[in-house]
Amino acid sequence: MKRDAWILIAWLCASMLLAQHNVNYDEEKVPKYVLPELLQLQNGEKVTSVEQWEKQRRPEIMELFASEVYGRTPTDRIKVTYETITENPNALKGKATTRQVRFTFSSEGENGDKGRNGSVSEDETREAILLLYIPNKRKGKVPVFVGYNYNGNHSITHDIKVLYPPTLHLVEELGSPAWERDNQTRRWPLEIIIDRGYAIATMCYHDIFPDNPSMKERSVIPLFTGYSSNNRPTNEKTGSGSTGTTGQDSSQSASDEWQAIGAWAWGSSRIVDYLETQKEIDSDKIAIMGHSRQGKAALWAGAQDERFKVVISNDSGCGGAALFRREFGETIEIINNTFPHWFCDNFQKYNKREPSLPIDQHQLIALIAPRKAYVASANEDLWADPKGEFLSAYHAGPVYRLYALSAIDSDTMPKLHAPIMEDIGYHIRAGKHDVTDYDWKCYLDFADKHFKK
Ligand code: GTR
Repeated sequence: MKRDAWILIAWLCASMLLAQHNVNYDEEKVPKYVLPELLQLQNGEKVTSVEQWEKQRRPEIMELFASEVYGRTPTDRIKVTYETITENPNALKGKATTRQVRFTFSSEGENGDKGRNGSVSEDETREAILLLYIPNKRKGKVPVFVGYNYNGNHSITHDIKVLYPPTLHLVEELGSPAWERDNQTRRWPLEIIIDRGYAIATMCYHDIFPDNPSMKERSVIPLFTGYSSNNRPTNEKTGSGSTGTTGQDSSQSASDEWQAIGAWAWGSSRIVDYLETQKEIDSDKIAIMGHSRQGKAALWAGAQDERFKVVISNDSGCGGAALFRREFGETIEIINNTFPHWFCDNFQKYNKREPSLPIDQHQLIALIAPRKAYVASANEDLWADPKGEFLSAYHAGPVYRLYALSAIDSDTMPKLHAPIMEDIGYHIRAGKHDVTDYDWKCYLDFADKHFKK
């Protein structure tokens, strides 16, 4: 193994050990907290109509998540091309058609204008491979679940024609378990999903941002205008300029520059762009499902992109569905130290200062309204704070009610395996941090209900 990789592993282990040391798992020790108001403008005025929510309060909250937590998603569009590499009409014993599609992202602007440095070099492209499963038994267009996989498309299937991700070598030593075919099939019950009439669009998340603090340069982020450039203005909001912790060379990144979670969210919207071109897919029925760090990215994608009609967070924990202010399990300080490449630099300001954060995660879920949101927990996954995940789904309710939609009625957690399926859904199942067939069954039921299948 390369020396750098060992150093990184040692550093990750050390920071996780240090982190585990002070973790609170005692409900009695949860600090008393007051959640930031959902339906009150920054000027103190109450929000009483959908119009006020959409025109005033929602943009205020969006702005805070972008500037303080996940970083700003660039508004410029880069060029993306798609190439179908394989098509197999006989996948899953004839139940599905699969397509593998190469996405090429280029720093060239959408209309062919020059990239971030004023010149386009061959290096400034990134590749990702989408794996699409479409049920063969269908009447008309089908709904679809979009979701990243962790170890590569090859990891979710036995099919030897499914390719390895172009980026896996950047984060996983050759020969490590991630390279084994079908090592994550258990998390992707393809036949169950296909039998229920849904398509699946999945991609390895490393293709968008290889998940390692040193890999920002190899992510899609440098393809955008303004990346780490000195002519980018310092942050007007904080007036602090940049912290430079994730910058390169002498240039520094702005403290609200997007990082990995922002990039993953952006990438899932590019999957939607592609799906909208596919005749078999019903682009009014697109669900996104993300587990853990991808649950965080799914919620942020769902908040930003209204084409996601159902947004599902599976065990997403800190920085996902869990309320920061409970400081139960993983905290802001721990996550920032362990994964310095996930959130924007401004988020570091809230290490050990949860009460000073101007937002909390119930507001992230509220940004999804009136589209449908579902949060799931596992009872042994205390690191992700199941109660905090439940409570943020509960506290998002007032915005759903503003739309005359249904929400979670009680702040008492439901029993195990007793899913709530209102316009906001929630379940807690027995077991560990994972994605199980039970979780998928609930997501399919929730999607059926809202897609009126
Ligand atoms: C953990 C991290 C969590 C969660 C998880 C995962 O190590 O602390 O926030 O994201 O990884 O993605 O599996």
